[in-house]
Amino acid sequence: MKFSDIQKNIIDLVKRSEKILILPSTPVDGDAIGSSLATYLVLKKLKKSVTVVCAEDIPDVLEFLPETQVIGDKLVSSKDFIVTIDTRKIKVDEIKSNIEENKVNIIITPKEGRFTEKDITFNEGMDEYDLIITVDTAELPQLRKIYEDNPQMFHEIPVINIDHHVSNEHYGKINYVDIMSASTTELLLPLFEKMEEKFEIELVDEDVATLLLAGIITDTGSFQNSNTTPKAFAHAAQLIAYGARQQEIIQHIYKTKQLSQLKLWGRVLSKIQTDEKYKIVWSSVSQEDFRDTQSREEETGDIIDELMTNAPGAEVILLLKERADNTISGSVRTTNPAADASAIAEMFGGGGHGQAAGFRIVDGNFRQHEAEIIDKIRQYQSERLGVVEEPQEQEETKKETPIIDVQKLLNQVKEAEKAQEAMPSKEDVEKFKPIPPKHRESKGTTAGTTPGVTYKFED
Ligand SMILES: [Mn+2]
Repeated sequence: MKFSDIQKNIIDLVKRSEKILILPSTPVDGDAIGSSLATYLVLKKLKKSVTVVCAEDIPDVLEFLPETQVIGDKLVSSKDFIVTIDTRKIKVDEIKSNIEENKVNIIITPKEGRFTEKDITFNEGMDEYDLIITVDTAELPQLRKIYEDNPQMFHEIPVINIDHHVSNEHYGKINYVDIMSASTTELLLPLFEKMEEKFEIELVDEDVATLLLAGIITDTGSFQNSNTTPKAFAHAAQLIAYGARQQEIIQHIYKTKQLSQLKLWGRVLSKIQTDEKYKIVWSSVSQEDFRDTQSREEETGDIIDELMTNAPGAEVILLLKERADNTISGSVRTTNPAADASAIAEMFGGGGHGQAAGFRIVDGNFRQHEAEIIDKIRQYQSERLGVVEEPQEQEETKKETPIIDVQKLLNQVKEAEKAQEAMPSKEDVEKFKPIPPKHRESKGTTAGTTPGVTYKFED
């Protein structure tokens, strides 16, 4: 079916639906969040009742995106009665409840100011969703507990599946899947434009454009990854013309590295292993590393991409992460299109794109799995490279230029750490956090005020 027909079918189905549930995939990234919140805003403009639920927390680095506060972490049951407090203006300090003889009091203490009736709305539970939209989700188990706890829901309610992963399983009633698209948000732009025509209403405002651009920027590694197509650039340009706040995205996602993240990066570098023969570079992060560096699991997000840019001689780059829930997740990148990251991830039950993929191994011994995984990747590479058996001499010369210069990178990290430790305390840094543009004027702060935690890795 042509994409224009699929878009038309989506618009028809959206038109007929009233209560729409949007589900981003896990692990949560800029594309999953960007596409779910952009869809949320657009459907709100179409006067739909919209809910976004995600099984995992939103990484701190993405919190700056518009509307992240609407993302819930649980589906509510149809029996539940929900009291919703609008906390955009007034923040909640504490919620208490007490049960008296014939009544229940819910006591909401604000941090400052006062809540009024206008800040409170009442809702009933979930049973009446009439449409589910999944974004950036190759297969339903990626929705984790949302799917695990409610599998029947995905049979009863029509699903629109919007995605760009090669491994997409086409599980939707409508599957809007384009594997040539750099991000899911890139697919949404033409859809929203078509909706604008149909509904005769402006849908792509600055917030929507910012969310869509965030997906393109994060999924292409800021236009550095191999999935950066001419179309991705064209769509990005178009989004900036719509008012997408590109600098805000770059500032938050790429230019501000926390000290904890630098320390974590140091750990990953010190554990790097290389297999020159099969052109594999890998490293791992354990729960101990997270504890010792006081960093969180989500902070490994761009480490794999850093590894990739710094190991140009490697063909397969792997980062294994031991998660708190006793699962192991692996991120795979390949620098050579002939080495298929998605095929490698599939060997371990995962999937993804040709040059960027991931997998998750439920429960197990970290060390033992690491050895097995590397073995399998060696096998994959040996079958691929097997034909070109290189003479011994050539191998000797190759060793002089290692595929990754770990020492050099470690020195860079040390310097960056030193620079950061000389910086003001965390509280001071907190005070100087960049202020969102709309508040800048009123607070009299100049746009250039960014925390001193700016560090960029240089080659
Ligand atoms: Mn994506």
